[in-house]
Amino acid sequence: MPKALITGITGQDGSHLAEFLLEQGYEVVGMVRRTSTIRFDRIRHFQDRVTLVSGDLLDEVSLIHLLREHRPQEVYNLAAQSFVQASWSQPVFTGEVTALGVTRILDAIRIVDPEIRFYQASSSEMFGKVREVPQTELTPFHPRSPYGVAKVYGHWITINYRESYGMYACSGILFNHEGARRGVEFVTRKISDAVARIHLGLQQELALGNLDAKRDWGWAPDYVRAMWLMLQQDEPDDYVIATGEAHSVREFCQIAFDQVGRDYREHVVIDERFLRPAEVDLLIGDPTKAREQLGWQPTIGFEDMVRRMVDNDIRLLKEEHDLP
Ligand code: NAP
Ligand code: G4F
Repeated sequence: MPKALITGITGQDGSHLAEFLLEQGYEVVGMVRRTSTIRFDRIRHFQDRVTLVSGDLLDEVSLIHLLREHRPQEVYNLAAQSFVQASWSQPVFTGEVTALGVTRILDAIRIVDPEIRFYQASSSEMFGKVREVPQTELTPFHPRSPYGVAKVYGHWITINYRESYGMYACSGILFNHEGARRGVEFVTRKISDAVARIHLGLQQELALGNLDAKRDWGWAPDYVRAMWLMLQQDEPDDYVIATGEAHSVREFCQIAFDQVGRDYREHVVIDERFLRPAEVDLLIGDPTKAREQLGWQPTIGFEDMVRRMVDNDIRLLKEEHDLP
């Protein structure tokens, strides 16, 4: 039975990837960091089928110990300070986890077992102020946030360890991907959760920042499949994973409110606190390489995704508030 280690298993992608790998017959080890309150909401339903181990990307010894003890063949590094807005208020912390954390885990792999196959969660945020449309694996980077800068470091150190030490290390440049397990601080889930609350009479207004920003939004379960495919190839490489379509935050609002028969203009207000010091206006990826070499393609379209997210949040809130 193949064994995989996932850092960030308690996050959106980590929880989907763990389920996917279990379905493929893997033994899954998930690294969790110590917190005073345990939040395993996303993994509770399969927690008894994975091994959870303590470790932190800030602590190299913890990484070496858990690799020595569990000896995985594949490592998926999904842990990060992943919220772009927070990276301006915590730039050094973001760099420690999201940038240097990648070197720590690569070094731990090199020390314990350099044959381990490694996946790094790179991001379309690296393209930032985009140099071309759509963005490919060869588009130059111009990150616009401390988070984006940290991800560029993580991307290049992964390539550097591949070239320096011959490691099987891949970087997936994933565009935004969403779903029922997305954190509520990210704009898509913030909107779907608010629409559900407004529909159920639990909230009146939704405060947002830039409605004109455009993103290439995909469905998270599709994207974890791409991570696994990257580690099953003969040679390690880097791939853009995207839908190839961009939509604005405003379009997301229109569809989400339409799902409950409302007009977003009657509920959305602009709040400057949600504007960013430097914005990424447009991201749109070209997934041709992933389609041709990995056989990967998305299964869920934008409108379907928005409507599913709203329906899911209505269901969750009804359960939470005991509503009919
Ligand atoms: P997420 O929901 O925010 O999950 C982040 C995970 O990292 C959580 O499990 C978190 O643990 C863990 N973590 C944070 N700091 C850590 C540390 N110092 N040591 C160990 N674990 C730590 O993020 P996601 O949306 O699943 O994204 C997964 C990865 O893909 C991230 O690297 C993100 O930057 C990248 N990415 C995401 C997208 C996207 O659209 N979702 C697109 C491109 C790239 P706690 O639960 O304890 O907080
Ligand atoms: O949902 P967001 O916070 O995601 P963002 O910044 O694109 O980052 C996500 O995707 C990246 C991939 O490109 C990942 F690497 C990263 O880890 C994360 O998963 O914001 C999306 C857009 C931005 O342009 C933002 O300015 O929505 C705009 N927005 C407008 N109002 C808002 C809001 N974003 C948030 N979070 N909250 C708002 O009220």
